[in-house]
Amino acid sequence: MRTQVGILGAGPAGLFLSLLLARRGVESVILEVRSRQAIEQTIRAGVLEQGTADLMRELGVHQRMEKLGEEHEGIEIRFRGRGRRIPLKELTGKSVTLYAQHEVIKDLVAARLQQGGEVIFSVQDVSLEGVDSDRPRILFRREPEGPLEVLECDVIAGCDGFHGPSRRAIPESVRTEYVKTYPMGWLGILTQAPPSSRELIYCNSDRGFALVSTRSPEIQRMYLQVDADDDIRNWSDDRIWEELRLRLATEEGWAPIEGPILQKSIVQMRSFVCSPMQYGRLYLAGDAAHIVPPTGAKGLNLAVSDACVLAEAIARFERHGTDDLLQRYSAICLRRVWKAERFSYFMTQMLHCFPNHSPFEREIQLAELDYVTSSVHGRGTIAENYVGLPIEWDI
Ligand code: RFL
Ligand code: PHB
Repeated sequence: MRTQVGILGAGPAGLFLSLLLARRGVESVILEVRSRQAIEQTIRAGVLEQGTADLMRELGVHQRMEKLGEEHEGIEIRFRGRGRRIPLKELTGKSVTLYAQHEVIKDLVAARLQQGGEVIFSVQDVSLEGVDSDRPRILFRREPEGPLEVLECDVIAGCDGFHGPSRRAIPESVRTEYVKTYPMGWLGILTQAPPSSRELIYCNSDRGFALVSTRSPEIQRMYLQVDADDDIRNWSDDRIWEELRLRLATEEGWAPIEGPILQKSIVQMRSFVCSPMQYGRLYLAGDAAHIVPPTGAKGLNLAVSDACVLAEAIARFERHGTDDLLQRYSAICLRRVWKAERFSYFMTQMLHCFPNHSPFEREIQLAELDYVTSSVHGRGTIAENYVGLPIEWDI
C-alpha cells in the first residue's frame, strides 16, 4: 500500500489533518487502533476556540455543531464566594463554542469517509520504520492473526496521542521532554439536568477547585479537584453533589441543579512538551507531542492548530517539492504550544488548592484572582488566551 501521508490516530489531530490535506489535493490514510464506536463515544474536552469552530465551518463539517453546540461570550471566575465575569467577546471580539469532542469526532469521521477517504479502524501491532529516510513506512495488522501490512508514504504524521508509538520513534538523543505533574486530579461527571449557569464557572475555594460546564440543554459536565491518586470508588454520587454545593456556594446561596450522574471518572493533571516535534520524515501533532492540564481548555485546540500548520507544510512539499515550511514545522508549533502551556499552568496555579501552599501563598493566590479579574488588562489577558491565540508563521 502507498499513500502520500500516513496518519497514525483518528483523534482531532489526525482527522483534521486528513480533511485539510484532502482540501489541498494531498492523499492520506489514517490508521487507528480503536474501533469507530470507541472513538465516537469517549468523553473528553468540550470547549472549541473560535478558530476551531471557524475551521469546522470552513471544512463544511459544522451543521451538527451549529445545531447542538452553544456559543459562549463570557466565563465566570468565582472565588471567596463571589463571581467575576470575563466578557470574552467584548474584550476580544471572539467567543468559544461548547460542543463535545466526541461529537466533533463523529462529524470528522463521517466527512472523511464520505469523501472516500481511507480510515482503517482497530489496527494492531503498529510500528514505524525508516522515519529518517525518504521512504518512511508504517507496519500494521488489520486483524489479530492477519498478515503484517506495509503502508509506504512520503511523510508520517504521528497523531497517536500521548501513549502512541510515534514519539518514541524519535531517538532519545534527539528529543527533550519537559514534564510537570500536579499534585491533583479532576473528577469529571456527566449529569442529566438542565444547565446550572448560562456560562462556565471556574471556581477557586478553600475546599479545592470546581468547574461547571455544559454539553446540551439536558446534559451537564462538572469537575472537582481531587487527590492525584484518588479512586473513583471513594466518590458516591451524594458525596460529589455535597462537595460541588460546598465549593460553588456564593453569598447569595447559589447551588448547582442536581440530576442523576450518568458517568464519572478521574483525569490526571500533567504538562508535557516534546521538543522538537519532528525527526526526518516524522511529524508529531497534538497530544503525541504535548499535554496540558485541562484548566485552560487548550488540549483539543492545540491539536487542531498543529494540524493546520502541518497540512500547509506538507501540501507545499507535495505540490512544489519545497520543504522550507516542513523544516520550520516544530518551531512554528512550539511557539504557540508554549504559550498554551503557560496559560494552562497559570490557570491551574491560580485556581487549585495546593497541599504545600502556606497561608502566605494562599493569600497571594487570592490577590492574583482579585487582580486579574478586576483589572481590564488582567481580564484582557485571560480572554485573549482563552478564545485562542493566532498561529505565528514567522520564526
Ligand atoms: P487523541 O484524541 O488522544 O487521539 C489519538 C488517537 O490515536 C490513537 N492511537 C493509535 N492509532 C494508531 N496506532 C497506534 N499505535 C495508536 N495509539 C493510539 C488513539 O486510539 C486515539 O484515537 O489525540 P489528539 O488527536 O492529539 O487530540 C488531543 C485531544 O484529544 C486532547 O488534548 C484532549 O481531549 C485533552 N483532554 C481534555 N482537553 C480539554 O481541553 N478539556 C477536557 O476536559 C479534556 N478532558 C482530555 C480529557 C484527555 C483525556 N485523555 C485520556 C487523554 C479527558 C481525558 C480522559
Ligand atoms: C469541559 O466541558 O469538558 C471542559 C470545559 C472547560 C475546561 C475543561 C473541560 O477548562
